[in-house]
Amino acid sequence: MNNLHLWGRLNSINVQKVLWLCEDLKIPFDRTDAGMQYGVNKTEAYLQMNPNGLVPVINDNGLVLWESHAILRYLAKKYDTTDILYPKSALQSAKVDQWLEWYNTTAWPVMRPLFWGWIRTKPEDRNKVELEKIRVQMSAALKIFDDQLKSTKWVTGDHFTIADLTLALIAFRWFNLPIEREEYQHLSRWFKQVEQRPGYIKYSSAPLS
Ligand SMILES: N[C@@H](CCC(=O)N[C@@H](CS)C(=O)NCC(=O)O)C(=O)O
Repeated sequence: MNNLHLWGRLNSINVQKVLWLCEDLKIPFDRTDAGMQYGVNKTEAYLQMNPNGLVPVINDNGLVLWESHAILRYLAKKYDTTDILYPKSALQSAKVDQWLEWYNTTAWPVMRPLFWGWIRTKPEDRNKVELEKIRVQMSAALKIFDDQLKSTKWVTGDHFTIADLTLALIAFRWFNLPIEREEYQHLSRWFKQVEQRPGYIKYSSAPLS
């Protein structure tokens, strides 16, 4: 049994963040499927760990933690000996935090209904007019991201950080939904780099479900 245990199903975007980081940092872990068809996340025992009843949750040597970005920050601080994925200095982590916040406040609230509408809604129940409005909003958000990538290799500079990791999961959904896409050349160039990451290859590139 490894010291780190993760609860969460493989097709959850928030669980994929943790899986990807563990793979890139070669952190050994055990995992229990939880959420949607697996249940588990509404049991009394699970709610004791995470009263929100959501995945992911980790238990690392007795530290129980939920909220995917808090988990990423914790694992990177503890296990990334290069201090690059989430730098400890305030100056260097400020931009990583900025883009992690942007993910939560701007990008995911738009990608979530677009993803659910196309992937987890029966074709006969889809509201195509509404989905097109959301697609346009998503494209506008990605234009902001594309503009940033004009001047930097990765979103915060020369190195891949946990901000790139989270945004790559949104970009993967954008590139794999059956939708029209504006040409964002910097986003496309950045995504080719993302596709080389071991965690992306192993855990984040499966067909959307
Ligand atoms: N802000 C939370 C959101 C967690 C969340 O919404 N998880 C979803 C899966 S992506 C969930 O647990 N859904 C219920 C389920 O899978 O049964 C985080 O970043 O961890």
